Amino acid sequence: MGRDVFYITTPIYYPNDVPHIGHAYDAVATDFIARYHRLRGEEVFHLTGTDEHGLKLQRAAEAAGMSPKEWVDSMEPRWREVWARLDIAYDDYIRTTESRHEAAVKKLLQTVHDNGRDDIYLGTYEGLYCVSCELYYTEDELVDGRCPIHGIPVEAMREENYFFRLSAYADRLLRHYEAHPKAVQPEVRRNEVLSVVRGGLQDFSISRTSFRWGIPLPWDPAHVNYVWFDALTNYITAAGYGSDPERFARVWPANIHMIGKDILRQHAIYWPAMLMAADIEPPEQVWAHGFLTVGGQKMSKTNATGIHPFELVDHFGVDAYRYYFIREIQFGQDGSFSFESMNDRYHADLANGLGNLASRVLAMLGSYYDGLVPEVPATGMEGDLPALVKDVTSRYDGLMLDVALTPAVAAVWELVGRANQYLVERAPWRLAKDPERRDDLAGVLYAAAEILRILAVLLSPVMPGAAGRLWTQLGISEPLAAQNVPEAAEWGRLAPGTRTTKGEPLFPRLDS
Ligand code: ME8
Repeated sequence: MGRDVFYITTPIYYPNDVPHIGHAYDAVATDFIARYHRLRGEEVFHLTGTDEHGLKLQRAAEAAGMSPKEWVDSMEPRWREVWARLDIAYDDYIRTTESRHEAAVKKLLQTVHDNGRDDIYLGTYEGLYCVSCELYYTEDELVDGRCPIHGIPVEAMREENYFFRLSAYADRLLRHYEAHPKAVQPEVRRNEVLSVVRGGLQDFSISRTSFRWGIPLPWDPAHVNYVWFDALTNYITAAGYGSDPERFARVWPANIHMIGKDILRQHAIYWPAMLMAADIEPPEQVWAHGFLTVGGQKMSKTNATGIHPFELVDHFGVDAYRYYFIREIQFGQDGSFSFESMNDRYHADLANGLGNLASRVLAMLGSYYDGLVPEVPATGMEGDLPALVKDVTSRYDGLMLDVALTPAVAAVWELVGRANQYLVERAPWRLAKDPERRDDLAGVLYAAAEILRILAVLLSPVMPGAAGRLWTQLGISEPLAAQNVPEAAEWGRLAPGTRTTKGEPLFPRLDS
């Protein structure tokens, strides 16, 4: 943990275009983790934002006939509107054009510049530059002469730059990764980072004179800071670096920087080295997820595979959206999106699984008990359910702490599956016809309602809207937001006499 706070970040996004479902994949996963830690009763700081400087942004603005600032001001709300609709509950939103950020970047630059080790020096750079990555590449890193990430032509550039002496940090980085085996996850990414560092590190350029859209270097304002140094610093700006030392001491180091595998090098090599150069602790963990693909291609606006999240949310709803991407694609690996697989998951897991469970139980409570949760007679009708709840809750916790998001959600679905099967086995609709089995009926429906309560709690981080609606249908007076695990998942907390209502189906069947 950060000193006292669970601090998790998303990458900050380039607002040169509107978000697609690849960007939202990051945001949803991060929000799921952040909400889970809140559910555990932790103080959480979830940061997201936009990365607003650099040549790419300057060019997008020029193409739109605007100044860079006008352009980013017009684009940034297009990102926030998506996060609002996707129920992304960030605690702070940083824009790198804010003055708090400019101050932090200047302080970090000056600190590294003055650290007595000559870690920032002036040199000349000549190289092949990808404008989309904002990175120089060597000839052999290119694929068919093009950027290995974006597949676009690179540009030959030559300029006087300040450099950061990354090469001096290889040994310290290796010692850091050795002492902190979880500092880069998953394992495949850790191995990738170790092999890059063992292969030798080159100093990287941190300034440009060829464009003006950036933060001037405090000791040489003819240069503006190169985007990655600027962008990465956002994570400490928002934690109070240079503005609020007490808060910084409570919040930093970040627990998790959630990123895509395309920006692993910058986060797992540049960033910890930059911090070491300023005598600041590196983040605890960089977690790099895979790419979403559509028809076998990495999603992007340039190859027309960029799908805006609203195209899917309009049809499936936000909770199904969040659930689908976490559940369908093994978190950490690449995964392909298709409308068909989303439609299949929606109907199998949500409409027929959770939705059907909730509507059956609430309908029976309505028919047999006027909607009131019955008293629990001591008949043992709950069977194996309490033991399964205990087991699932504890596995879910372990998996969530390990960022194993897909198996974590699958574990909760074991409860959904078992509860539906339990209803078939106990057949409360048959018990209801036999006046001598009223106690058994009460025991079965209490257990089924209790499962719904526990599911609402456990699922609230991944599908906050649907969990909230289920909670309201259950009629529980304490707010869902006030629940904590593991206590709230203990069996038997649903109070008899609670007034439930059937309400609208959580996940109605959809026309495809
Ligand atoms: O890289 N699948 O910003 P960005 C999964 N500003 N994730 C994807 C994706 C896809 N198809 N496409 C994008 C930047 N992403 C920098 C970051 S951080 C200090 C600066 C995700 O807007 C992926 O995580 O180009 C990527 O890293 C992130 O969106 C931001 O992309």
